Amino acid sequence: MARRTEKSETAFAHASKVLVGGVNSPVRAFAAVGGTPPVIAKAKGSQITDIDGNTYVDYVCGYGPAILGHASEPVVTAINKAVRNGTTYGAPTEIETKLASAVVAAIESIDQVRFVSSGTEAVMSAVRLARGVTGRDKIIKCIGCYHGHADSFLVAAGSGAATLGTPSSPGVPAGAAAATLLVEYNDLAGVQAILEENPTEVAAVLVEPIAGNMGVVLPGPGYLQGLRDLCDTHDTLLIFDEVITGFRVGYGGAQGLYGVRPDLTTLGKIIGGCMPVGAFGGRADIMQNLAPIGDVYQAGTLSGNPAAMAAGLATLAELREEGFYERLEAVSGEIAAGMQAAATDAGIGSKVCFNRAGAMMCCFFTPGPVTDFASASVSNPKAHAAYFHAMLDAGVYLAPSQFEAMLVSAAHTDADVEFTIQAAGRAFAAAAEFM
Ligand code: HOZ
Repeated sequence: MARRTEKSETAFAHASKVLVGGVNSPVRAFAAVGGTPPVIAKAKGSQITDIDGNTYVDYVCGYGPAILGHASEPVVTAINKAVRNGTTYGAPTEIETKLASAVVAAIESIDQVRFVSSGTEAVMSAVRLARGVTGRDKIIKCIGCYHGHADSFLVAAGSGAATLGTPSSPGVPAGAAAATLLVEYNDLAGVQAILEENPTEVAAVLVEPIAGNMGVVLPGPGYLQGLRDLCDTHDTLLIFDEVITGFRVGYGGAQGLYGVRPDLTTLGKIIGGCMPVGAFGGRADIMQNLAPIGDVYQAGTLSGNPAAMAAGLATLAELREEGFYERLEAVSGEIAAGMQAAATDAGIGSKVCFNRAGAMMCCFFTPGPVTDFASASVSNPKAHAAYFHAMLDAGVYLAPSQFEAMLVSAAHTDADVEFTIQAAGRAFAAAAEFM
């Protein structure tokens, strides 16, 4: 049955009069793929439903937080219980200490944590802390990595910024951009060269340990350890942005997977159980420089919000269940293998490149290998748009961007996997027309 779109089109036209571009975050618009986004009414488990009544198997997962699927019962129960006691106090609570303790127990490099309300805030604050502690202004950032939309990071940024062709935004002061030194992902020699050219000037190397905002790009062998070693040599702090990878690729994050210990880590998404949240944490001797103990100022009215803390705590409890990540890995592996086979059946198996790290993956419409933004950005946009729309029409909801990850949740069933692979067969056939 053809997908109905009338109600979404009307609602989106109305939205576009009062919301800029009809959205509250640019990547949600269909700018790169064309068409009108479905306007969502509700979601449950692996399924998301629009206001026309179309239901899709969802691989956006709220751009990361919905690792348990949507409206997971333990999370809904925890939020309900929390909000009955009031939704914000502007004062300490026990539940924020419980979630902080869970984060500290999960991630070895984190001794202390501070909660904020978004990933952007987390990275912005971690970098301020790094600058404050080191007395240095410059940071090194990888081209195509996305660390939220604070000024210093909107330089050669991935995610929605790259999708819209504005990786470096107007409005960012030249001074803020000048302090951000750029290097391709996976280019250790490039990092070394920058550190040597800027002795005692670089506060931090900021990196997504698995890049998830230029599609999915994995760190090459020795890359993360190499960054650690370079940072040690140059007295520079290493910051892992694990807003996407934290609690997604394993309970200990990407740093647990690769066995590399950053000085500071940023988190978000999953730790708020689909409520607005962010966090940064790390070595106690660094974190102790934050106000009110130290001089580096950082604050937030809704930070440690009890409903978000409750949702995060309930989510982390589910993730600790025996076999959780093994099951997630098995389902993710089946999806990736099935989709790769579908691409081969459509005659484009050697013309596409699948990258996957656990429950985050993506298909690039280029033979690859895709190891950095330069190799990601040559993905064929017409083939991607054809694939995206064929998946949507078939009932599979993907992010409307080549540079976002396809994310799997614990709620995805065997039937979802089968349905997705079938849909991919048609989608790759549509993409093949452009390759
Ligand atoms: N970190 C998300 C992108 N991978 C943010 C989504 C958004 O910009 O709305």
